[in-house]
Amino acid sequence: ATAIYRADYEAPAWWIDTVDLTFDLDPAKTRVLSKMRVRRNPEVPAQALRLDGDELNLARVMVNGGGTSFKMDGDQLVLENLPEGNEPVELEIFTTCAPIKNTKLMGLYVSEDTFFTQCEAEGFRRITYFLDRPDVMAMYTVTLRASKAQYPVLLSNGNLVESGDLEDGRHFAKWVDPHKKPSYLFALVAGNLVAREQKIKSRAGRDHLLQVFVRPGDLEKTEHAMNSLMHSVAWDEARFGLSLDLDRFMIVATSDFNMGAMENKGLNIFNTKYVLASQATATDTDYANIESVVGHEYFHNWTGDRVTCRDWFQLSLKEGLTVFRDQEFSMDMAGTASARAVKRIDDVRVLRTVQFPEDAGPMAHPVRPDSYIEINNFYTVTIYEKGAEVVRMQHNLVGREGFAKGMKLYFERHDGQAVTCDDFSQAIADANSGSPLAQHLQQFRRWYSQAGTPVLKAVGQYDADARTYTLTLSQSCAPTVGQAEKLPFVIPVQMGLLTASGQPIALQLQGEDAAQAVASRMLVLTEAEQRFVFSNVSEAPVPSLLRSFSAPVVLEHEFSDADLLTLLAHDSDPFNQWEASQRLGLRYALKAIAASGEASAEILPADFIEAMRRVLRDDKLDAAFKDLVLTLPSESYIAEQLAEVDPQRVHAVREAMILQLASALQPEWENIWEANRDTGAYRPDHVSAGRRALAGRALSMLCLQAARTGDTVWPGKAYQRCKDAGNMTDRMAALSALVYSASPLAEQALQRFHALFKQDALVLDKWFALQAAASDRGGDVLPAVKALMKHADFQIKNPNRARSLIFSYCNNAGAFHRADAAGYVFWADRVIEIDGINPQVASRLARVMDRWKKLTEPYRSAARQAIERVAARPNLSNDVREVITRALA
Ligand code: HT7
Ligand code: ZN
Repeated sequence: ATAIYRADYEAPAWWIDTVDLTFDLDPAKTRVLSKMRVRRNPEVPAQALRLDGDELNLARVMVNGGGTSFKMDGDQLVLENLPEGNEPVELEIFTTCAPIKNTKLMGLYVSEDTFFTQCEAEGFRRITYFLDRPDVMAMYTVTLRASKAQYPVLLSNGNLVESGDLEDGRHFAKWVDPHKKPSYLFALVAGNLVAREQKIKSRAGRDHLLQVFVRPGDLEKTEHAMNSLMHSVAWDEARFGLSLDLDRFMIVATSDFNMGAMENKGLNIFNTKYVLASQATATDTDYANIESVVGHEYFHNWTGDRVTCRDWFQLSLKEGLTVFRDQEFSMDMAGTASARAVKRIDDVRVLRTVQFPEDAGPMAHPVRPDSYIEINNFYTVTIYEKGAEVVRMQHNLVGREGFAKGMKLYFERHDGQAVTCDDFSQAIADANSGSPLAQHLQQFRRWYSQAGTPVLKAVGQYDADARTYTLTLSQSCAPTVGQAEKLPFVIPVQMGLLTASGQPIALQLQGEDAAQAVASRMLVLTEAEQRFVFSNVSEAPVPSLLRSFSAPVVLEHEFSDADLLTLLAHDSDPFNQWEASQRLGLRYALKAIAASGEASAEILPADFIEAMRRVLRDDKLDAAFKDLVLTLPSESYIAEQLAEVDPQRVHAVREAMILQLASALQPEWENIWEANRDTGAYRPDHVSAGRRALAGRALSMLCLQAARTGDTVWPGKAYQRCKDAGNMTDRMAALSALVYSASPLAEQALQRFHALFKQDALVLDKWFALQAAASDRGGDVLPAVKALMKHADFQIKNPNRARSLIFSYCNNAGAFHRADAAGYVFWADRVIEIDGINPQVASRLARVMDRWKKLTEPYRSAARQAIERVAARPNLSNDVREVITRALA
């Protein structure tokens, strides 16, 4: 496989204006007739028409109603003798494909007797020959024909214009999409489905029909998805003035899906995980994820569908922006300032535990990559989450109103076009002349072109005589693959200063008027090093830097423990309050990891424990916020701070810290449990979800402590809770408390749980995942996982099920990194096995080993051996080959 380079982009030599597709749907042999009107692009030298295809059977090609010569060049169908000149040409191509054999779940496939498509990024070429690239936008008409009894519902993008019966028990439906679109947004669905329907009127007074299609029996689990969709429509109108541009907007759920969901124009296809919810089967996290994913796909209708990407290197144009929009949506829906902060903390945790390692590892790439071998490998946390942070910084540099103005200009300029990340920033800057973004636009663009996480170093110096505080900010960024030298970034640093007792200090930069002083402000770092001098500072301050995580950087500052305790107790910025707790936790973890001998039971000092006690007792703090403060930095985040990682040591130290919190705060955990165990009638709102989360943590802590003391009361309570909980959040929390503490009651509870939910695929996924993520006692998790692979309910072909068991195990550091290398052998075997079924899923699993070079011996050599064994396989997919080659480089 060869790499594709961004610098090689050329406009298409042909355009496709219209496409008329007719499908005769049959699982074994689906016939596809494609009639296209194509024309030469006059701006490009005349060339043959090269259409992409993949695993298709070509039956016939006709040009302007007659036969034509053609040739095949690899997978491409090449038409060299098309009429010259700029007149449109009518092209007719007849192909067949075999959806039932499609285990890659790209193109047209069958899941549970229903036809689905997945075309992003390059799946349309598995349906018919086409210019399968996002900058070729066409008008689509689609006719579906199929057995009426087996496939009573026939859906495609746009509006249903005709339907009726055919001979032999077949029927048809004709759909016309009123908007032109790239092929990756095409979709069809055919099967036995039912829909929850909702009519709405937009602010603009237009009527729309919203539909959520699921399998019969699942209808009562669609209420939350429908509510989320209605909220999304209203939010996009209110916040950005963007209205739904279709009469009908459909969501369809499938249990076989490679990712979360897909924003096909007017016909979104979703993983069931992000649609189906009832209080009996879904947790609060599931409810929140559904709201966020429904929002995300809906927001793509403008940021992705109306304005799309010129090429796949620009993927973050739509993904980073749409993640930013769904994050803002979730924050606005959550309501209170504290709830917004909790959402921000959750998002930053993902960024730091998953994206930062990616940015420092073999798959590091800029938000706008320069090359790729397999585009499916670039649907990454860098494109999505870091991309969203880059959009957020632009938002912060121009302000909320300025950003809305920029978005307006972006749509005025580019509606109906396929554009670049540069076009986006240009619009935001042009709408905000004079803003720091406009002033530094060229430099700001380095966030798109340079990979790696910048380190922001802050040094403060207080001059008591002059009453000044000098803050020196400097930045650096380590080399990444292919980028040895980095130029300075534009870094917005939101900050404040506190007195030692936690009072805010008014911020007056030297030369500024005292009247302009504020308690929080944004500094913009553009140089490698810059000094900011604050006047009228009455005492040596505690700096609160990078408030709300105003830039995706690693902040280095020599905070004393006392500084951090002050920030934790008093900072007006809840993000930095939480951040202080994490810095302290990390500090103690790193110290204990570096110490020699067994991990001590007393890692956390008394003042930290007391600070945690105060947090748990504080009536003014939200339960969800308390829960986050009491969550120690993850093992992968701790590991990232180390030059060489002994994963068992990291695991043991973190476990010891958790045990210490369990034991030292036992009375508080008991009070928390009592105060929060009953949240009344179930509602997945922020406040009650936070209380359930905190109660769940308390129960887990109490069971851990019980396991140590031999107490049977708390495991008994957890077992009872597993039996009689009124919602899945409480039930799962109790079950995982038993499993995590290795209670003798865990096995029985797991069996009961299985018996109760064996008909529900999404709940069974939780059941598998919980066991694969269990604490390892003497190497018992791997044999348990192997036994579960033989369970009647395990199917490796189903991505959700494979992720729930295999991925969960491989991400369970304490159980996976074994001195006997058995975890790595298991990983290699599964990557190879899954690659033969579904390369996209396999390459995600392959990435578990991204950071193997940081491992200490004996893990490092064993990991290398396992990776080399995968690399030695002759028939690896491009997907896995790219990941493995980079890992070994
Ligand atoms: N834009 C969607 C990406 C996606 C996808 C990509 C590759 C293979 C399968 C896929 N399913 C969905 C999802 C999104 O970001 O909204
Ligand atoms: Zn997306």
